[in-house]
Amino acid sequence: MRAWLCSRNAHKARELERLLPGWEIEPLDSDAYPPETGDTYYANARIKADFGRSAAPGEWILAEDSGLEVAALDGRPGVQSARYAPEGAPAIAKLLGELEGVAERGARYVSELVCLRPDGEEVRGTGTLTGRIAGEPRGTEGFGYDPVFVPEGEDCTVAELGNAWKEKHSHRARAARALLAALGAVVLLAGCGGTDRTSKRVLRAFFAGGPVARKLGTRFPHAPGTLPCTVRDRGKTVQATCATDISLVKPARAVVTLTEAWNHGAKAHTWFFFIRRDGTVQSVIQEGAPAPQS
Ligand code: ITT
Repeated sequence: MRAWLCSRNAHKARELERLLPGWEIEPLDSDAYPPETGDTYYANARIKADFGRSAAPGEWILAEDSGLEVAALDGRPGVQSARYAPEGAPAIAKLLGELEGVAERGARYVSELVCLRPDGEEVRGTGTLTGRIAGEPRGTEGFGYDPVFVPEGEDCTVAELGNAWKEKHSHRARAARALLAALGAVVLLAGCGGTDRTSKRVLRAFFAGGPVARKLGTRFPHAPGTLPCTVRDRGKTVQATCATDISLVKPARAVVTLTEAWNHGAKAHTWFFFIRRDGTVQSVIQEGAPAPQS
């Protein structure tokens, strides 16, 4: 899957490419981004996403806004993190200066990811990482405030823990997992399915076993099977076939395959998901032509 990332921060593109397996992240570099005037991370992410939508209509759009909130500074720099001081050493020096002699060093990173699907629907994912601000910078990996951010339960800074650690635990990693889970739900809910009763029971039991049930719950309309349905393809209503196949590979993990075939000349559009019982989606792989609007 290819998505435009509305960001001028090369670190974000590299991190997100690792965090969204199977996605091809294309940074949208432009000098015409509107100013980030929102009061929240979401508002700023949406400003960037809307700009991306106008530059690349009909494509998958991703935007992220993040920041560092320090308790002793009443949550500053927060949404202003990128504008607090030039990124890297100057921002770190300013932060350590403000915290000189301050014993309370609690802080957290926040990441808000916004994804606009080609049909314009918005899907969001939020992630946080709590920790504290170190007395002096340590480590060389990561970026921004990483040399002075020590995650809860660790003695090392994020810059010392490194990019492999960030891939699993960072605020952005958590936001990316939440986004994938939400996208999985949206895509699944957008399809249609059969009526096989046993499979329906198995599915309900699986989804009722974890928080994903709150999202899908009894509204979950899918069941393994094949059904004829109609979809909109380039303005025309066409007859299609949707096949949903869901298998439990392990008690705690399901594989969902959703195939929509609407054009016999094209390869069917297929999504594969690995959904864990806790609602996180391990991977999403898409094959074939892009889906028409359903
Ligand atoms: P775009 O707006 O172009 O995406 P940006 O760097 O300006 O890039 P933000 O407006 O979201 O991004 O600002 C986020 C700031 O918060 C960033 O400049 C860093 O100073 C800090 N930050 C966010 N995530 C971080 C991380 O993983 N490690 C260290 N600092 C981070």
